[in-house]
Amino acid sequence: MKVALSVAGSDSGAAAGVQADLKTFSALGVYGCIAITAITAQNTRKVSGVFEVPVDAIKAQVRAVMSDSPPDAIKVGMVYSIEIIEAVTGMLAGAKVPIVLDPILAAGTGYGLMQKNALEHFIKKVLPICTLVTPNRMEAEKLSGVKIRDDGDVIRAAKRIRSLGAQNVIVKGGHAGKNVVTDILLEKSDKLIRMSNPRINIKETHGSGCNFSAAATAYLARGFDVAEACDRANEYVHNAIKGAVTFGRGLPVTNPLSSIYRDAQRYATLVELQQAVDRLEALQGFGRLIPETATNFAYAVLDAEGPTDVAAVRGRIVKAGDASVPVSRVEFGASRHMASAVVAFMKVKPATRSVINIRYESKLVEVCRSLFSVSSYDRSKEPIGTRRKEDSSVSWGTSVALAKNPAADVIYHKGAIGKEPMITVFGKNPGDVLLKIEKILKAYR
Ligand code: PXL
Repeated sequence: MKVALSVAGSDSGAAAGVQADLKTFSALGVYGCIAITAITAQNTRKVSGVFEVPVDAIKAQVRAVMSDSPPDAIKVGMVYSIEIIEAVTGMLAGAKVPIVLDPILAAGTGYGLMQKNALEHFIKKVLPICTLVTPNRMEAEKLSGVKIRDDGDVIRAAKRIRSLGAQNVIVKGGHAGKNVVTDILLEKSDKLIRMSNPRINIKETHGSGCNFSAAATAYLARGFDVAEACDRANEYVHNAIKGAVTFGRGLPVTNPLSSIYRDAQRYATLVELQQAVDRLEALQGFGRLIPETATNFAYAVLDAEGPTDVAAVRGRIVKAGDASVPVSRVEFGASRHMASAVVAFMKVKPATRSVINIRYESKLVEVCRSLFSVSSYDRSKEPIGTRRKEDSSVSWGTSVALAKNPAADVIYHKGAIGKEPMITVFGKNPGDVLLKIEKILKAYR
């Protein structure tokens, strides 16, 4: 496994600093080591204190890592004072691996994270040992002395920073206030590369700068070139911002692991549903419960908001004699109907994430009543506004039925003109729903 070392400050809120770096390294499959240069006391609202780590302790940490698991890339973050800059550059000067510098001058909340008298020393000593520097616009202005108003200024600033010794410079566009965020990379070869991403509609987040520089470090450790590492780091930060979490009273915090959690959960959801669909196919007698318009079996991810968060069988499950057969495989977004039903149900009971629809018959409703808690709705009572859209009908009806009986796990309606009557059976997961179907079949025989 590749190793990355972060030489940076600690953030008690774990949004930035070495905590953000470790999350990022881990998320990108790189083993992360750290050397803490300063301890900050902070939360999502503000930094309330900075405590320097003694230089001997900083050096000892770097030495301990370097002598045992020499990193494949190094990131330098917060270096608070002239003494710390001296210690860090002294330790890293001879390093043969890429060094990424995140030039931390102040926290987003304004608190100084580098002493004012250290900036000149920082520029003189740290920039020349870096493979890549990752300033935002404000930092680029401070490092270069160029006032940035437009892209031309960004390029001038990047050129100036390169002339101060950094090999590659990427000036991030997150603070430029446009709909598209454009980062500008000036490469060692003088080549300019623009990297654009749509702006995410979120006020401001804490952690994105550290996530970006740590991600670039991880990709360099994994062997990508500077442009590719920046491009991938960009995509990674975009997702981390999209998945930002609000847990404190201040800024939302980027969540580097959100896309991993999301993908893992979606994969598990598909597998679990597919297994249940396979078992349903083997269930003799289920064909008798399939309605004219066929059946679908759906399973939503946690916090599902719409059809794309709900897996179901593409093309539905159809009658095959006494049994059933799925027309195609399970995938997300395959059923708007069943997705609307389960998403509406989850608004009341978030843990009930699976649903199947079966044929309406008064005898089947009686069977369900003998086994489960049942509720219903009347489609003819539906307000005109939602009636035109089938999905909102299902969603409206499910909410109405649950309001009548919050304990219901079976909901039916008797149809309307052009609408087939239907019974929907809900459960925590597909296995739970399948068990209910087995019970219904047993009692129905
Ligand atoms: O986001 C910059 C940053 C870096 N490192 C540490 C920080 C901050 C911002 O608060 O606290 C330790």
